[in-house]
Amino acid sequence: MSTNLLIITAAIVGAEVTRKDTPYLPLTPGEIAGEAARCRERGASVIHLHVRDREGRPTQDREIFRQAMEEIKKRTDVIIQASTGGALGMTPEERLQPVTLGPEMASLTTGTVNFGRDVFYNHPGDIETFAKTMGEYGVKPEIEVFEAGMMAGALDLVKKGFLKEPLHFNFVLGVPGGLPASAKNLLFLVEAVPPGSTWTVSGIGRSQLPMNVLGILLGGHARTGFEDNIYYERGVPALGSWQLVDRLVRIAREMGRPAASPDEARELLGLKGGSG
Ligand code: KMH
Ligand code: ZN
Repeated sequence: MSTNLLIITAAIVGAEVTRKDTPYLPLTPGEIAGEAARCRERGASVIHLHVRDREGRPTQDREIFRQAMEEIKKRTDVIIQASTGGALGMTPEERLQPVTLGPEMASLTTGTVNFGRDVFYNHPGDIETFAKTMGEYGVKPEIEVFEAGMMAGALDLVKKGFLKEPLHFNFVLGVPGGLPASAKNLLFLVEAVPPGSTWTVSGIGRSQLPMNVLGILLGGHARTGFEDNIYYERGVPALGSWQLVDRLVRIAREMGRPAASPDEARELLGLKGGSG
């Protein structure tokens, strides 16, 4: 398999974006699955999944996750990566629920960070419980790094036996209160990635596309979608996360990084495949 393949993750829902921000945000399990399939058709191989309740509010409810995952699996073969970040203020127990459904992947934030005027709180004991539970359910963590200390947090989990290498990181740059989206910051993080581990990059708002392009250039992978940015260009809302995926695939192809299929991404990420 060619090693220049690019894993594109589509973060299609998120927890903070609302229908007031964009009318194109998918909310119900059916809408989410439709958007996941459109992103897959365009070249995404991983869906970073959040779900919403009937009122459109973020929830980590196991049953809603189960429905969304079932709908996605009916329509497409994409890798499902369930969020355990959920929304600010949720309890660790609430956040961990989707892991018990055995998705192929789940997100794992390895530290606490200011998040705008709020705090995305992750107690070391809870992080260990999340990592341990993912191990028990055979779920591959994607380590979400919002600030530099989270890198050390992840490596410490390896030392303590809660995580096994190779790891997979997502550098989320540009959250107000977290590490700003700059080339220098991305390079700093990339240099700390252990040999054999993989990484992807997400940029918030206007930094999404430049960070993605830089990630492609540096040999990493890229995450796009409404969770991080709802605009196609300044003042122009994207019609869906699929449109952002579509553009990234075109750019990446020109840069010699064709999009990986879900099965190719499974191989690159060391997933057993199939189940979740
Ligand atoms: N909604 C953010 C507070 C994750 O999915 O793991 C956290 C988040 C990270 O979205
Ligand atoms: Zn998320």
